[in-house]
Amino acid sequence: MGVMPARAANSPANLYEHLISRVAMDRVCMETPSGQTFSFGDADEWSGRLANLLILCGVAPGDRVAAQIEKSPQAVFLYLACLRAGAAYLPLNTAYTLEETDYFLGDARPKVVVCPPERREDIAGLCRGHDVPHLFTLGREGDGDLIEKSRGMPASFRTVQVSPQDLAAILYSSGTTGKPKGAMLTHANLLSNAQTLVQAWAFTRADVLLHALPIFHVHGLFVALHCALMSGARMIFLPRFDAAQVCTLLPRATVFMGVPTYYTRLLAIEEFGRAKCRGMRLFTSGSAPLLADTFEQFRRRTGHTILERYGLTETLMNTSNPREGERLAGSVGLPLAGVEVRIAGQNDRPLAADTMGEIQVRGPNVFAGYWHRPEMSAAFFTADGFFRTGDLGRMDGKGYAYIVGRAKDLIISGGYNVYPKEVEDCIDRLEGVQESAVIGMPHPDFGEAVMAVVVPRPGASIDPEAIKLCLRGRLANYKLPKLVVISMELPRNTMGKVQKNRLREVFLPKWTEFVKSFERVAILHRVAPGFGPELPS
Ligand code: MLC
Repeated sequence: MGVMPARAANSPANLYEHLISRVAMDRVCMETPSGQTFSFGDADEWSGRLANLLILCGVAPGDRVAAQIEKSPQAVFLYLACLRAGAAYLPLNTAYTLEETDYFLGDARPKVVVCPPERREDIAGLCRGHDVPHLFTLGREGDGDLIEKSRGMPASFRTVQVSPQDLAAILYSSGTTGKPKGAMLTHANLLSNAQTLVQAWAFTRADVLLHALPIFHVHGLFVALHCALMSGARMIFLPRFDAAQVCTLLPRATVFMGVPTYYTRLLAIEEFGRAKCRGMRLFTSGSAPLLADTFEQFRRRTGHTILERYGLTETLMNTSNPREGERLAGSVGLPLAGVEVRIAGQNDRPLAADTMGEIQVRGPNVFAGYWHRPEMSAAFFTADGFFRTGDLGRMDGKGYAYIVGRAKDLIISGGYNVYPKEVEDCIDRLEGVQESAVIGMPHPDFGEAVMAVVVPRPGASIDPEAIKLCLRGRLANYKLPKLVVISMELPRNTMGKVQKNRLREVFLPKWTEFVKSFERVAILHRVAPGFGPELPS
């Protein structure tokens, strides 16, 4: 791989200056499926107006601006405005319930919150509770008072000078214990990773990125958006992933990025194949393991080899299969330029090739710690400055990395992380519940999906459907168990720890029956019987 691009001495530290000001302002940067286009000049002017509005609200460098909004070009302008104003952008998944959102606002104490118009009343209540002084609305069509109020603001804005270590964004990431923590990402983190990816994946202004990912997580917001903006490429900006729409628009694109679910859904479309991909030069996959089956099928159907890469909220991207050179199924590739990746054993000692251990990462991409949790942050770093990912992996003799197991118990469903402990805590608080165990089960559409095994209190009777209903208002929809089963006890080892592997074995037949009843899953299996886990017929 190439060398890490260094920041020239006089190069501005504010990421914004690297994303927008590099190309002719009349070039199109985003187009929507309805044919609306926005140029780089539009992005500059709208982010200028919004930055002026933020300053009017008293936003000072380092202040948080929380955005729980649907994907739209205007949402991108808001993100850019935060960079320009020196604020920390805090994106929140729109699937979060009020209870979850309340926690994030209480923890991050933003100065400004932006939410969809239809959620205004509810979010206003939370803002009052946390003394958030400013609340605006932004809808999926660019409607709402945020754009209305910024319309009258000057379009020109002098982008705030920052130092490379200044905060650019906070993204919350859960852990196996405790509440979600805000990962602090600096301008230098985002800039170095964007430059590295543009180079590694050879982005140029001739590219057209079909952008289908949500923009409240690292994958859609940083990996996809930054590569396109920084290289002056055009984006076809979809509000959400819709396999049929992606299939229709692919012939106009050159690059596509997705989670594995996007690829399995595309493969389930009969007319998806070489003709649709004729102009494409790169498909990348991340956020969840890409099954070798999907990798092979995709290659057979399209002639393209999906490039898998590995990253985390805390570190952005760490490894990538090569653009030129062998892309290996099941491997997340080689360390990116400037990023050190090692497999460590006891006492953080590096292990030999092909030995399994913890994946640890050091480099300019690694975050600055968790928001107002310095002691906890320190515990995640080794004495020599490597970040402990908690993921288990190995590296072969050529330096290709393989993820063998994710951080303890983590379930990755359709590219979203679900921590069993969070779901278990929620179930255990319900009436009549003695205890519960939440496990990830193989799922042909989402890769893995959530299942809960619930033990009732003596004498209590529990309805699994009632449990699902109770959880709905409390947990984001992708965390909800797809199946709840009742059991009189949980298998435990001699130490008293619940044996989740045993639970997976015991309930596999029941789960398989359940999964087969889904129409979408049935379609996936009919069209491509090799998908994902074997479903007994
Ligand atoms: C939606 N549903 C899910 C789900 N997404 N269930 C489990 N897992 C998911 N990921 C459920 C909803 O609760 C709902 O259930 C039903 O599916 C339909 O909802 P939907 O919103 O219409 O679903 P759909 O649009 O089909 O969304 C599925 C998806 C989406 C795969 C397209 O989840 C997605 O875009 N995922 C990408 C995630 C992502 O960007 N991750 C990046 C993280 S960054 P019900 O019961 O209400 O009907 C990261 C770092 C890195 O990890 O390295 O990249």
